Amino acid sequence: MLALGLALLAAGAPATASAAGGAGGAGGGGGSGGGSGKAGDRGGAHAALPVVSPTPQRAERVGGDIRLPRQAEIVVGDDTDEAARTLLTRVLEAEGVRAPEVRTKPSGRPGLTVLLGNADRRDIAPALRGTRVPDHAEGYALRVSPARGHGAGGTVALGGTDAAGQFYAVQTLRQLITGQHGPRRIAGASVSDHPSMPLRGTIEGFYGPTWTQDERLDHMEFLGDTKSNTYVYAPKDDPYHREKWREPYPQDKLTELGTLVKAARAQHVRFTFAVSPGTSICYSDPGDVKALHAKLQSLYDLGVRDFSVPLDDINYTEWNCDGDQEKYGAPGRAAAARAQADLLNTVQRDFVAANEGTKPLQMVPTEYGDLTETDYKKTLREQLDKDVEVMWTGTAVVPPEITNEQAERASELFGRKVFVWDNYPVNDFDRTKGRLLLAPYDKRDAGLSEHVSGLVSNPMNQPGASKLAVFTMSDYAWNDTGYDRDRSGAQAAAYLAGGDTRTARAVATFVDLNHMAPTFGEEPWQPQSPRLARHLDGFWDRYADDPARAIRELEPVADDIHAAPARIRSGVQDRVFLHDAERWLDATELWGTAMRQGLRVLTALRTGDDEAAAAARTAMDEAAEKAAAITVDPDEHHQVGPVKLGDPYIEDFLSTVRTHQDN
Ligand code: LTM
Repeated sequence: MLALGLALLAAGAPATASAAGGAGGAGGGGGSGGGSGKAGDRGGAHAALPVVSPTPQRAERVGGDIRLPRQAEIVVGDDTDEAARTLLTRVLEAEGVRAPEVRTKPSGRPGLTVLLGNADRRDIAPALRGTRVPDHAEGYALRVSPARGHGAGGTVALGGTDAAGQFYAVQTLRQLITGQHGPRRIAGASVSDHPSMPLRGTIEGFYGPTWTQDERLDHMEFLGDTKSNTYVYAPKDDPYHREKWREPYPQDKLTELGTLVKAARAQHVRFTFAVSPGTSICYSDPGDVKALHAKLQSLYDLGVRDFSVPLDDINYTEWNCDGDQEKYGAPGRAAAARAQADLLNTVQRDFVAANEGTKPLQMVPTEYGDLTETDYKKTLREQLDKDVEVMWTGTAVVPPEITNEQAERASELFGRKVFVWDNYPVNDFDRTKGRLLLAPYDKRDAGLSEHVSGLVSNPMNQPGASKLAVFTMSDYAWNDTGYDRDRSGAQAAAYLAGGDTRTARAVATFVDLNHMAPTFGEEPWQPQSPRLARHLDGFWDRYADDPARAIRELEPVADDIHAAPARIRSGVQDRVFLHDAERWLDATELWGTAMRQGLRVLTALRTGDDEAAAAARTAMDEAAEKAAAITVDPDEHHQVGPVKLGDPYIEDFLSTVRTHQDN
């Protein structure tokens, strides 16, 4: 989904923002209005800038908004990135510009001129007017300057440090355009920006139903929107990725993969192909090494330039063939690491480095989720080619936190900065059964980017529903020191809501009901329904003191829950999200009904109207029963069973209502 022309949130952003605070303002709600940081200065030289996500390293207001005219021209050079130009055209057209003219020199006519190319280009460098060009890959500088006089238009300089930087400059410009319900304006901004993490995005690395081709295509646009540059294709249940790794993909699958590779490139996303031979490989067999190279080559031929060989979730204390015993000795951790290093070094040297345009090989070690020194890690550290990227999931596989110290320790253990595979919001393990995990990213240290080479999310089997959490992870990966989880969560809701404030609020209600993030242990690392819990906490004490007031205060909460699904269904345009969330939305509406009826039971009991209480009780129980009977779609997920949300708060509330009535 390209959320075109979306200045998602405008309120509260400081006129100047740098790395720590970012260009963001207070979260909450969507809205497409222009900067409204200072009363009476809407879009003026002191107004807040629209919030941009991911949070730029530095953004400041340098003048008032300029009006976006109907006429615009895009000035390009040989250096202009095609994907950036295509996106810019789409952005301008979506904002009402009629067929922007693409030229190599400005025409001199009034209107808007957008200069797009490398930051050091002869026309772009002066138009940046001192906006600092970052000394970073994928960075960019952006400057909005009004036309002389009072007419609409002016000049926007979009200068990248490379092609990706140009693309990201356009993604930022998209969010600086406001006024979707009236004349469009471009905020008078100067932005100097670059990503904190070199590698950012997602790894489709879960168990269970894989994403469909359409879902993956949609996901590539989403990654582009969120300035992510990496998608690792590693679905455990694609047989050709794991069990049948030796076999070539059938032609129809290859064609699909080729389409994906192109779609990724159009979003500056590196499609990273992973093949996992560990369940059956014979490391010492040249035939197996050849088969692995052939598999990788078939993807190289489609245009893939990034490769990964994950060796997670395999038995590394037994060999798959006698030859390995002969070559590497008795099975064990050190022997496994020797064999793996041999294989990966060969792939890196003879395949990756020998082919043009490739980036270093990535791998997932078999010990990926702890910080214990072992013979395995020691051997890998000593023998694995230093160019190979090593992934690490944080501690305990689904980590309750990731600290700078932990990342530093992981780097020591593996002899290089690790590439974080964060198992969030993945929902393929037992404790996630029946759940969507929607909470904003949290509990990862600011400054982590100094200690790791990148961060990817392992998302849910439901790619649309994953967008809420992944949006916030991308924000963090772009600028971890400027990350604010509440602001980011609000931005994610607004993104999905297409900037509509009421829809964003409904999304936030839905997120709260699906907020819990389990670990492999007893304790979740993100709590369930913190907002609802606050409302229900102490409700019965308040009810004992002043029942009418307690009921009155809880009614809007139940109303919001009940109304959220309808609002989301009408306000969210993202079909993939709506499809994924369907059963949880159905359940939300029913649990909301049950809560409202529960409050009616209490009201009727207060006034001694037993008949009304009984009727409300029946309606409450019916709604609760229907909600509890909604199950996960087996086509979407391997863990079937009832969908869960707002637990245990809603059911506890209803059961206490019953107790009150029955006593
Ligand atoms: O995390 C890794 C490296 N491997 C697997 C994933 O495939 C799986 O999705 C997650 C969550 O269950 N856990 C793993 O161990």
